[in-house]
Amino acid sequence: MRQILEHIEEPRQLKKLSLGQLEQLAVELRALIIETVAKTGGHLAPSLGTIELTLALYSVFNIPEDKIVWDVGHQAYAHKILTGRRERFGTLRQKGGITGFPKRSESDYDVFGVGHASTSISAALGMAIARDLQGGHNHILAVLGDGALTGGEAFEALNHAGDLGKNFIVVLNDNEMSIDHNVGAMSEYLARMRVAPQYNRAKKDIEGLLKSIPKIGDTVLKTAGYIKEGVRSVLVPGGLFEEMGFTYVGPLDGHNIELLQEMFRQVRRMEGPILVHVRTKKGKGYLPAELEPDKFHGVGKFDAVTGKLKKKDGMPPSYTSVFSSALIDLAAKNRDITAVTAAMPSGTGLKAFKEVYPERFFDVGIAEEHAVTLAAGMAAAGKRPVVALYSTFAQRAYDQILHDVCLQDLPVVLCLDRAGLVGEDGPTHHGVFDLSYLRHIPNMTIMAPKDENELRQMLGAALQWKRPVALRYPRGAGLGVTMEADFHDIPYGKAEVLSRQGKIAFLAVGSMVDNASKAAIELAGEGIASSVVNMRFVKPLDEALLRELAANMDFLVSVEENVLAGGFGSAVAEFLADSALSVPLLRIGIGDAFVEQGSRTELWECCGLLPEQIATRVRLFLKDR
Ligand SMILES: Cc1ncc(C[n+]2csc(CCOP(=O)(O)OP(=O)(O)O)c2C)c(N)n1
Repeated sequence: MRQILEHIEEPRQLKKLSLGQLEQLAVELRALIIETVAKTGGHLAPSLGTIELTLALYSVFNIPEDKIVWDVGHQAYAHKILTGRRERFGTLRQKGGITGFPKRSESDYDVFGVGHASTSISAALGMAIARDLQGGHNHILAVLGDGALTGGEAFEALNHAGDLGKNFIVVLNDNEMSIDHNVGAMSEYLARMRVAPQYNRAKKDIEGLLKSIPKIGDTVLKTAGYIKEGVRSVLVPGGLFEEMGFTYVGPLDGHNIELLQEMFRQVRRMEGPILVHVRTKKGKGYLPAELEPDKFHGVGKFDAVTGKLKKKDGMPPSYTSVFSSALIDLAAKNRDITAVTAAMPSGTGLKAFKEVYPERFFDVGIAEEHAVTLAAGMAAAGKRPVVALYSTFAQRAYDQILHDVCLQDLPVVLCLDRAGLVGEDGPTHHGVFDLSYLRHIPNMTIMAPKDENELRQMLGAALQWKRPVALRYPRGAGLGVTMEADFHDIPYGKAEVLSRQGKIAFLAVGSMVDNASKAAIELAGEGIASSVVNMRFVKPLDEALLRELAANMDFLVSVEENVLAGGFGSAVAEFLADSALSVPLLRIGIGDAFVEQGSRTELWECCGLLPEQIATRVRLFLKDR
């Protein structure tokens, strides 16, 4: 029964609810989120942790005039449900359904599109500047987690906001967790504040408090500024934020709606940049998620009663787990190997490496730029760092890859997991740009394995070569091929010809080698013979092979799970044009549009990457000639 929730169509209705009704609404929201995510998968634990915070914010501030920017947006399911999407919530993350993150085109209440971490303070500050230029008076808030606060952009924005002094509120949702346990000195600092007594007062109150201490207080206030500052940072948790120009409020119990409402009412009346520190529990109210918040951060389908994940049995190992064990094996032989992750030890498989080689493992927080330059530093000092990032998040580190790694030709191995279409997380998370943003960087080598065994072998080879290497591989299970325990050579820059027949050649990269092979089999059934090449290297291209194929084939078909613009097919086209080779080339890949959410297979279909669609393109090409 959702007696209250059923009647909520917009957040302003919350203002009329009593505390008891809001608490009941929290129960109803929790039940709906658990029931839905059990069926769709999604970001359960973060969203369960912010229900009371959302209710307090939306019952105090005037939404939509006041604007709230959610960082990452994976904790915003209550926001979605309360802002007119209750009925459609069951379609969460499905193709054509509502998205897993706030998205401007989906709702006017989604004031800023998110998905990558640590952007909320910048975006909200931009809105506060625009408001002031336009003479507005509404409130602007950013809500970010302690994990997101490990990202450099969050600090850049805090630094700027503290200096500008604009009316502007940052809510720090501190649950001690990133996806895994949060890391870093800031996280330690927040932990110290958590054990500090609840203070809940703004700067002026502190002065009042000091004055009320007979003699001593007054003296302290009159003494030189630095002493006053010193006393303040001892007495007031959050002194660091105060030093940066923010008024610090907290730490507050983020599940106590009444307390939060009271504080937000006060905060609404305060001037300047304010940071409200709330403590929440990730997974709050659902025991399996409270006990294992990392597992329930982003979760697949599960049994809502037991919390047991609905995993398909008998699946081949994932690319992530193959990478993980290969690196552990290689590190046993080479003591110089180190591993770096940016807040994704579980997601990238490096958690297992950490257990075996804790002193050679580094989780830098959500700081992809730092991760890459840190690795460049290690490489410059003789280590063999492997940086494991998701392809989409490596976009953050473009300049570091170019300027710090490749320009100096340093032997850093970048392992780009979730390359290609990732599925339900949608356009913010697809890893379909890496071939394009890496290919034009001098000194870079780019490889993509056709299956999980080749990933193992490529990692071994990459660590033999003393140069920058990017290795990209997809999300999910491998193909179930036999794994070779021993490592063997991958000839540098050489493609692998898988089959040689007919006058058509498929030039395929990574995940698309299997799809192209299946397309070739389908065409063979109709009497159209074709050759299939596993390119292995997007850079350098196997130019000798391309020349030979150009001379002997009627046409070439490039297939890649990357945007066509600047990707592998473009590389082949450039080579053919520059070498005055005039064989026709059909490029198959992702067009010039952001790809929405859906299962990986549904998205392959949207982009024309299924084997039968590849075969159809070839048929049409033959017909049109
Ligand atoms: C640039 C970037 N790197 C990595 C991620 C993956 N990621 C999504 S949520 C998250 C942890 C966020 O922690 P926090 O901000 O504390 O929010 P919580 O989930 O704890 O509520 C990470 C690392 C991301 N979204 N963006």
